[in-house]
Amino acid sequence: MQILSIQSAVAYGHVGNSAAVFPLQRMGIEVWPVNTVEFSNHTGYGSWKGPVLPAADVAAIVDGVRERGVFEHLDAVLSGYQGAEDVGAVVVETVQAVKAANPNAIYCADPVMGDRWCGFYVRAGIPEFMRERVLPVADVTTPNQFELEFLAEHAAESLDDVVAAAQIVRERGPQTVLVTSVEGPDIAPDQMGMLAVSDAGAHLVRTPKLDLATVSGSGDATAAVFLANLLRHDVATALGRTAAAVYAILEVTAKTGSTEMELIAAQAQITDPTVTFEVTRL
Ligand code: PXL
Repeated sequence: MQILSIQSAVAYGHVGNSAAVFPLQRMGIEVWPVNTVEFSNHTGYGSWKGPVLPAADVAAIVDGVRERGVFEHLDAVLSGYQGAEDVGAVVVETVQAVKAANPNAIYCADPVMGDRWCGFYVRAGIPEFMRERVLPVADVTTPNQFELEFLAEHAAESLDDVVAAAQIVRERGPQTVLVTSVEGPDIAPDQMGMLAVSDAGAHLVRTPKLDLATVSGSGDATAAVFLANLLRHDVATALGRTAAAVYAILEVTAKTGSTEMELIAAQAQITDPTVTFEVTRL
């Protein structure tokens, strides 16, 4: 298995490719990471150093990878946080080129743009770009509940509405929609929901809520682990394995009190989580 992963990277901590590459490798998948930024740390710390790569540089790196004959052999492309629209355009062009070389390759777009408690945190124009340009070429997308509402232009409080919104997103492109961090009247206050809506219907997992407000990157790791599981399993199985792996990583993180995900300490949990959660069909 081989995945081309176009995302931000940090020296310290785990967001973007720095949250996605190790879990994918730990699952036995080759990853060719293309970094869109090289930051010291994630922006949630309030200060960081390092460059944003110009879109032309990202395109050049992708093109060099293409020249190695990689595109024909890719199983998937993964993208996350897009710093600017022109880098987003490079991602979309890359997906089109990969699919032309290998029609079986799938594209998983994590539409990183915001969250319920903080609103949008990406540059103006990125949310619309995700909805209008990225969704139509995506096979899989992994919005949180806030991002789902924007992509679907549909409020999603109840589970019925989350499923309805995911169906609207599916009509716009991706066959499979993973909705993360679901809260609302149908989820107990001490729990979080993760839903997968696909040709196989809607499936739900509920996990205990952990107190981890300051840890970034869990969405990035979730998208990577879900994509890897989806390459190997049916959607319901992929959902259950992903929820368990991410919960287990975050449980270790909560125990140590680290501000960064304990991906290395919890690495065995990525492939063989010691927790299991029931997957229910809605
Ligand atoms: O987790 C999303 C993310 C990705 N990349 C960078 C970030 C963040 C969140 O803070 O700073 C560089």
